[in-house]
Amino acid sequence: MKKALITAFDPFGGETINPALEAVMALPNEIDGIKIIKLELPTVYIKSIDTVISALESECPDILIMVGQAGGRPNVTLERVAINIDDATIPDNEGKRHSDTPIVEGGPVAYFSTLPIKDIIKALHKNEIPAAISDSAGTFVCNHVSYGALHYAAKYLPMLKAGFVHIPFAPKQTLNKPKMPSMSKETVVQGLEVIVTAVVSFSYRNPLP
Ligand code: PCA
Repeated sequence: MKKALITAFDPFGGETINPALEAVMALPNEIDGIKIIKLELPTVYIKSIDTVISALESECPDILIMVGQAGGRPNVTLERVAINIDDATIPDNEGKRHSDTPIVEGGPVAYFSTLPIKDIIKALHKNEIPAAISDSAGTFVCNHVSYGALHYAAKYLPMLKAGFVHIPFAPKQTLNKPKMPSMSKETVVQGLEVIVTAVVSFSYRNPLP
């Protein structure tokens, strides 16, 4: 049975929940014949990568989908790329502020997601879930963990399908944020299920000749 490791972060930036964590924890343990392993990550630069790498080593998944909150975005976004820089105005959950700091000293400038992002968008749209490709995962912990995992995979796990997905605020986070877009947990959960199914169909069921 193929395995998908799906990660999400704890709350950060003054929020009391992280909608990515709520949605990931609500996923079933199996989707379309794929075993789902759920993992909470700390919103902490170094620890987040260490936590993902330990799970990659112990679980040996075929698929890694990392999920994070991108407050202000109206849709599910499939990140195309992770870049080799930390640069954020807010601190991580251990109070560390990184400014113009390379994630891997001397590492490649960027890594592309190895998920079939265009096919995933088609599948999400077919299910009427608002979704788009994003060309920047920002320069905070989400981009950091995405770069760290893709860097590790490029070196040690060339067959792993891995990438990052950002999701909007949950409605309950926007009660005092006028005009802020949000997405229900049910829609995000459904979206993640569609993403897993799409990765499997396009990566494993329809191999290129
Ligand atoms: N979103 C943040 C970090 C944790 C999360 O869920 C980000 O986009 O970097």
